[in-house]
Parts: sequence; C-alpha cells; structure tokens
Amino acid sequence: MARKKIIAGNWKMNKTPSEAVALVNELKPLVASDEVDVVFCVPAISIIPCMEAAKGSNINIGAENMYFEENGAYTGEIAPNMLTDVGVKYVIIGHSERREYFAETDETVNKKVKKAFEHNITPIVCCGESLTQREQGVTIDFIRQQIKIAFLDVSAQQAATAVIAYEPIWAIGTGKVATTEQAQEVCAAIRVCISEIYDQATADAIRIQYGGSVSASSAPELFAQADIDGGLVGGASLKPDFGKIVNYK
Ligand code: G2H
Repeated sequence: MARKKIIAGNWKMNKTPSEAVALVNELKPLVASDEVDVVFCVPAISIIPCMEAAKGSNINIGAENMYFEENGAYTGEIAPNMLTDVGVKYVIIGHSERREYFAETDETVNKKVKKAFEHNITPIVCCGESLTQREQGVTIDFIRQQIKIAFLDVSAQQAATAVIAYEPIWAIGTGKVATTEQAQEVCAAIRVCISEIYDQATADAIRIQYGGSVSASSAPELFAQADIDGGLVGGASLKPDFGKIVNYK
C-alpha cells in the first residue's frame, strides 16, 4: 500500500500566539490538500489558539517537544496528557536543536518516543548526522545507532505508525540542502534498519521525512524519491511558500 505523504512545519521558537493565529489563517487556504497529511508543530503556548484557528481545515496542530513523565515536579515541562487533552496528535521528538542546546540524548529520545505511543501521540522522531560525521563516512552507522536506540522497546505495531525525520545537521537552516541522492540514500538505509529491527511490513508502513532547508523548489524532487515520504520544514513553513511545498506536485 502506498504511504501517504506527511508534510510538517516546525515553527521552532517563532511567532507570538497572535502572530501564530494570523499565520494559520493565512496558510489555511494555501495548504488545503487531501493528498498529504499536513501538520504545523508550533510553540506550546500557541497550540490552543492555533487549534481554534485551524478548526474545520486539514491542518493538524502538533507540538515541538514533550516530557517523558506523566506529571510532577518538572518545572517548565509539558506532559503528554496536557497535549492529548487539547487534541494534539503529533509531537516532534529529538530535534537536533534539542539535542544540541537542551542536552537531549538518544536515551531521552527513546523515553519520549515510548511515552508518546502510550498516549497515542505520533512521534516525529528526528535523526541526523553532523558535517564531521558525513565527512568521516560514518553517516549510515551513526543514523542506524540513533534509530535503534530511539525504537528500543517500541512494538512493531507502534513503529509502523511512527514518522522519522532525517535531518542532516549541516543542512538545517543553512540553505544547504542535501542532494536528492544523499537524502534518498539515508532514508532508504533507515527503512532497511527498521526492517531489520522489525520486519518488512513495518518498514513499508513507517513514514520517513527529509528535513533541512526544504524549499518550494527542492520539495518536488525530494518528495518524488522512493523512500522520502514528505518533509519536516522549518524556515519555509513560516511563509506562504509552505503552501507550494504541501502542493508540491
Ligand atoms: C530542520 C528544519 C525543520 P529548516 O530543523 O526541522 O528547519 O527547514 O529551517 O532547515
């Protein structure tokens, strides 16, 4: 069965709640599509107003992060049931910026992925190599390790519904997009890794996105690749261009 593409915006730390609502309203008609799943992952404070603004449209509002405990003394964190209570169905886990600036590790990513599944939230699990790793030729080994740890103790049934975002760190926000071949090669290797951990059916079902300076001009070729099932889009998701990316065909 063909996988439905999933195109997600990652707004990062941009837009006040009122600006966020205005952007949802601006993009709503531009991202209308039955062919792809559309997700806007927005800052936590904007989730509720964006949900209201997106009502009646095809836009899913997702979170950019969540904690792996149920509740308690974790100042500043957001619990999974806080997200589900307002209707969140997707959460980005382990973005490279969280790994770099907020000390997230493969182990915390795994805890968050398991917790998301416990609450029926689809994790968008991020992985990606640094420029040094790419230059040293260890990209695939490194990504395989990230994936294996992220999916430890995750069932095949759960994994089949997950989304993986392959984002080479050197291509994030730099305007430097991985070549189509580089992106497809790693996404294909991720699918092989999933087939080894689980089975071919799970590998065929899981959706793998490319992320890293995706633009309206690079999207069509990237999304036409056999193992690329959409994109995780940062900068361009804050502009009308996101409509072109969603309707890339
Ligand atoms: C990578 C991506 C979105 P950008 O972080 O996750 O951002 O498209 O700005 O490189």
